[in-house]
Amino acid sequence: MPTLDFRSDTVTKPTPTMRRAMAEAEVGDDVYGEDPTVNRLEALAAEMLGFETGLYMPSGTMTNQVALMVHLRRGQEVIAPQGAHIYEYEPGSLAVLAGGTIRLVEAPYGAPDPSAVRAAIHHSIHQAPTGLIELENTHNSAGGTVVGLEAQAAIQAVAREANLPIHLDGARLFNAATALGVEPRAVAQGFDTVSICLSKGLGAPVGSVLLMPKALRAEAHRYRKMLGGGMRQAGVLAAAGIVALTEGPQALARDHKMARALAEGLLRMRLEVDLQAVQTNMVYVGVPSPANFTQRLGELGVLANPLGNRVRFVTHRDLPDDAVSLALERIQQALQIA
Ligand code: TLP
Repeated sequence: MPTLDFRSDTVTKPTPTMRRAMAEAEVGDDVYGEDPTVNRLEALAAEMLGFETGLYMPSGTMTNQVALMVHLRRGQEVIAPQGAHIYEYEPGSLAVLAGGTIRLVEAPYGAPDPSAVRAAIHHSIHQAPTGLIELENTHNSAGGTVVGLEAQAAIQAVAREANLPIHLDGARLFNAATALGVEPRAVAQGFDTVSICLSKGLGAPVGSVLLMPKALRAEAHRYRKMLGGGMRQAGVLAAAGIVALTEGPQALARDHKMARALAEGLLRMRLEVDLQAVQTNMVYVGVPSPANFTQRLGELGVLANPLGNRVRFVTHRDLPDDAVSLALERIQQALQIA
């Protein structure tokens, strides 16, 4: 019985093409900017997303945190959508690293109302000054939901009006672009900085890129070094990242179809799923006891993550074509044991 791993799209293994590219990668010391493969990856990412420059880092957490460090001064506040990864899953990093605080605004399906963002901006001496606005696309905890381009543009206009920078956590930006049927650069447009992950649906074993204007690069580079993210001959990893960027996006439509099929099957079992939130490669299911449920399911060979009062299933390229039908059978079994 093959185990079906729906815990995250981070669990994918490098493809044979990636392994070959890694083995053959030309390398140098990236802390000196001398790794030709890292340089090629950064240039490719910048070109694809319409930015002047990119900086390769080990993780999405680090690209987000370096962006926060670049934009915020100590004691400043970032306005972010409810459930933002930088708040929920980057464990206190904002407070420790950038010395910042956060104000979450209500964000149905990941998209805050621009007027709520405007209202959350602080002007008073008695409050932490707002230093940054942040969005997440797709929005993980809202369901892997897509923030539309118009909604993004309206919030970017609020940021501009208030003279504030705006950062996008685009860990799954390519999923958003696929769902919207637009080029990735359209999703990245209008932000001061964007972080993208190569190691989620795109399939690389490691790595994220922070996209930014050239003027911010020296500072971001210094913070990356400060955090221990100077990886020396990182070209062996970046080579897989180049394959992820060039070949990964095409595979995402399949992931989205699988998630939809899974959600529909779960609904047929009368489980609690908000189909409107199933827009990309995630399905969140409400069950009475998520930890017990995922444990029983694990024993039947289906792995999923309990997150709060829900269970999250994520589809990805390493799941076989019959993964959804097999998973639905095993979920039915797990419910019967309950
Ligand atoms: N998210 C992980 C967990 O931390 C929840 C996952 O399995 O989804 N931004 C977003 C929107 C993310 O979902 C993640 C990873 C990150 C940033 C951080 O990326 P890494 O794990 O590379 O630090």
